[in-house]
Amino acid sequence: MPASSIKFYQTGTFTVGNRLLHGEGASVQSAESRPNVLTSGHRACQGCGEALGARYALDTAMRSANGQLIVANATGCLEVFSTPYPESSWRVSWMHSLFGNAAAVATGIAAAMKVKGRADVRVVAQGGDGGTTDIGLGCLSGMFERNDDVLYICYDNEAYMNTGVQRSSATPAWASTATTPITGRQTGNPIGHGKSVPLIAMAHRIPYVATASVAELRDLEYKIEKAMGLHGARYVHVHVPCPLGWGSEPRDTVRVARLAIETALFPLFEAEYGAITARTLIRQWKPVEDYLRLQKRFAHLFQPGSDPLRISAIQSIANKNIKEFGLLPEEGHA
Ligand SMILES: Cc1ncc(C[n+]2csc(CCOP(=O)(O)OP(=O)(O)O)c2C)c(N)n1
Ligand code: SF4
Repeated sequence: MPASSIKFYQTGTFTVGNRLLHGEGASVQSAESRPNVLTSGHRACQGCGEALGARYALDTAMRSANGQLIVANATGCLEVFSTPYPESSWRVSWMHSLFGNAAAVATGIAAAMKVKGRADVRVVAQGGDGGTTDIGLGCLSGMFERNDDVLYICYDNEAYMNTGVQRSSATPAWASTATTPITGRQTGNPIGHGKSVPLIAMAHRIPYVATASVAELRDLEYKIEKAMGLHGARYVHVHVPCPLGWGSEPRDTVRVARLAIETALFPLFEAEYGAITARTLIRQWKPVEDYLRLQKRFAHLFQPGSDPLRISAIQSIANKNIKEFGLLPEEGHA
C-alpha cells in the first residue's frame, strides 16, 4: 500500500502562502479566483474547525464543478451558524435538509439533474457526525448501496454541538459531554471508541472513501478534488475540532487536529472500491496524552486519583490504528 506524501500548504512567508506556486501545486484557497463558497459574516465560534473544513472543502468542490454545484446540508452547527434567517453565508445553491436525510435529499437532487440532462451539475451533501453516524446513517447507507452520484462530506467534531454537546456515536472513549458528564462514579463517555463511518462506507465498496483533517488543508483539498473527479457515491470524513465542545483554545484548533493525526487517533487514508489505497504516515509520533491534555473534555483523566488505565485504553486504540493502517514507517509497507 503506498504512503501518500503530505501536500504542504505553505511555501514562502505566511502572508504570501503558496501563491508563489503555480498550477497544480497551488492550493485552491490561495488562488485569487477562489469561489469563497462559505463567505465571511457567519456566526461560528472562534477557531471553529467545522467552518474551516467546510470552507476548504466546498471551495474545492465548487472549482471542480466549474461553479455548477448544489449542496444539501443536514441540520447542525454548520447549517445554523451560516444561515440565520434572513441571512446566508453561502455563495452556492444550498439547501437545508432535515437532521437525518441530507443523503436522501442529495440523491433526489442528483436524480432530478439526470432527468433534466444536466450532467454538468454536481451534488454534495454534508453534515456533522450526529447527522451522519447516527440519525442519517440509514439514508447514507442507501445512497452508498445505490451508488448515487453524490459526494457526502461529514464534518466530525465528535458530538452534537449545535444542541449543546451531547454524545454521538463518534464521541471518543472517556470524553465528557452533556450526556456523559463527570459526576460521582460516572467518568465521561463509557462506551467504545466511536463508530467508523469511513470503514462502514468502505464495506459498501463505493468508488471513493477518504479521511481528512483541518490540520492538513492541502491534503483535504486534494481528496475533495479527487472525489469530485469521480462519479457514483463518494465519502470524505473530515476531523474538525470544536473549541466549545472540546474545551480547547480557539487558537489551538489546527494544533489539536494535528495531534489527533500524530497520536494515531485519527488515521488519514484513502480507499477505492472497499480497499485502502493510500495512508499518510505519522511524521512525529506522539503519545495520546499530548492530544488529550489540550482539551477540557478529558481533564478528569488527569485529576489526582484518576485510573491511569483509562489513558492506557486510549493509547491502545492509537496503537491498534498504527498497526491496522501502517501509520509508522516501521509498521507500514512504505
Ligand atoms: C429529528 C431531529 N432530532 C433532533 C434535532 C435537533 N438537532 C438539531 S442539530 C442537532 C445536533 C447536530 O449534531 P451534529 O450532526 O453532530 O452536528 P454539529 O452541530 O456537531 O456540527 C440536533 C440534535 C432535529 N433537528 N431533528
Ligand atoms: S459549537 Fe463547535 S462546531 Fe459549533 S460553531 Fe462553535 S466551534 Fe463550531
